[in-house]
Amino acid sequence: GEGVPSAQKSSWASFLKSIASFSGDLSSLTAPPFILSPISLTEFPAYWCERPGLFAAIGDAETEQDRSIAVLKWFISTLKGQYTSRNEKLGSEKKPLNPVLGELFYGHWPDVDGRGQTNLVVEQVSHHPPITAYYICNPTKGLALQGHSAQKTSFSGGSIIVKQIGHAILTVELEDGGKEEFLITLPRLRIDGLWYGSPYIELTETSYIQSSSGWLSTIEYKGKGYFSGRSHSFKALLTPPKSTTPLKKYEGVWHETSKDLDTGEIFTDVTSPKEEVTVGPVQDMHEFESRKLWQHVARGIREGDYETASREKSKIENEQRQRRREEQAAGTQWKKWHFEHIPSDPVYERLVKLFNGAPPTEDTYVFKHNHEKTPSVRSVSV
Ligand code: 0T9
Repeated sequence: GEGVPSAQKSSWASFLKSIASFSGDLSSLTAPPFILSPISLTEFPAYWCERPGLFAAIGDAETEQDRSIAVLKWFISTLKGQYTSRNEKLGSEKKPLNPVLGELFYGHWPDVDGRGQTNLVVEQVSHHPPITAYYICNPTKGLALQGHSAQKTSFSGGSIIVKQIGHAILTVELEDGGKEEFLITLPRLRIDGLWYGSPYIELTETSYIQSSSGWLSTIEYKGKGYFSGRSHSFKALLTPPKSTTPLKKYEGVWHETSKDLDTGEIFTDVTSPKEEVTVGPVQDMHEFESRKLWQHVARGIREGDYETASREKSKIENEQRQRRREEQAAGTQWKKWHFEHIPSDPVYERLVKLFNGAPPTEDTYVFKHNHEKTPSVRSVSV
């Protein structure tokens, strides 16, 4: 990382103090300019599909075992994008723009070599606390990933600890008309390097991928000084239905390569370039689409014109406050465009039991299967 610019040393120090004495929603804290990212959290679900070929390959696998391996391979291969790409693109982990309620992000990855087109719909379904819902599908391969993402943060030993809230369900349509479902739980994060102003993420503890077929992947994350002594290390065990003996073991670093421990064969390799999501031109976007909504703030941040950035940000925040006031006065409520909130996810409940996971139930946001853009009526009577 590049560290703290000397003019921002004291504001970084007071920002760190406020993080340390604070727990809850970090997104609302004001941070010094050098650490601001011009990208909103609504763009992050795109990380799930930046290797669309590996996603599509799940649909081509022919057995329950092979599908579970394909899902694990795809999942591990998304981690580099999810957790290190800001360091590569922006110099360090940065504070993303805090999405507004109803913010949208649409994109796709084109069909190449018959892998099918992959589509992405993202909506910010809560502002306080921030919750992002997403739906990613590849209809050609019969694949759909539905999930939501929120965070609980705390401060410990100089690092930010992020517990991810939410889960994702991957549904695979099978040739016989049936379907297989995968519950994907999310790892914990530790944000290190704060003192030096060059934050980076390390993954910790364990996450799971439970298939409705019974196959379970258990992925254990370690940083420097563990299995391989390297940062971003993981070990994954794939266990057959009703068994406790793993059939496959993989180990490596999720930002480069990993191996099948029994055969020595390469399992994942993310050293080749990824494919960024394709997004339409900003001038054609609805006012709630992320890149249009934040365009002036983002330009300010990119060009180092922080006065413009903060003025434009205040404008957006004031508009939001005004909207909420008007809704309250009119007795209406913001209507989610693409998702419906349900208090417990039946698929989660069924799958989490298979590995005695916790909690026993979680809420979810169900995609309404309305890909059409340009939402019009936004508030409804309650
Ligand atoms: C889901 C991902 C998530 C979102 C981000 C913690 C974090 C917000 C949530 C978990 C994605 O699938 C994966 C990657 C990065 C996560 C972000 C990293 C981060 O720092 C922010 C938090 C809210 C901050 O901005 C903390 C303050 C900042 C100064 C540290 C860089």
